[in-house]
Amino acid sequence: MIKLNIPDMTCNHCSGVITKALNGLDPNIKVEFDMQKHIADVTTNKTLDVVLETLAAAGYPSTVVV
Ligand SMILES: [Cu+2]
Repeated sequence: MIKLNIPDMTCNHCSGVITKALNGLDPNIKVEFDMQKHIADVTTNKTLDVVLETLAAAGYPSTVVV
């Protein structure tokens, strides 16, 4: 599981865009959102780099929460 901080994610519209983009990357991806903290927990067999690229391309630059 990858824990991501997505600062520009603020509402259900944002999470919808993000979910759609990530589903395009990996149809089996699992994403859980903590909207208040701007956190998304992502489970996928894709690499971190590809996930970050996909989110940035969708307009939601993200960083990994350590
Ligand atoms: Cu939004």
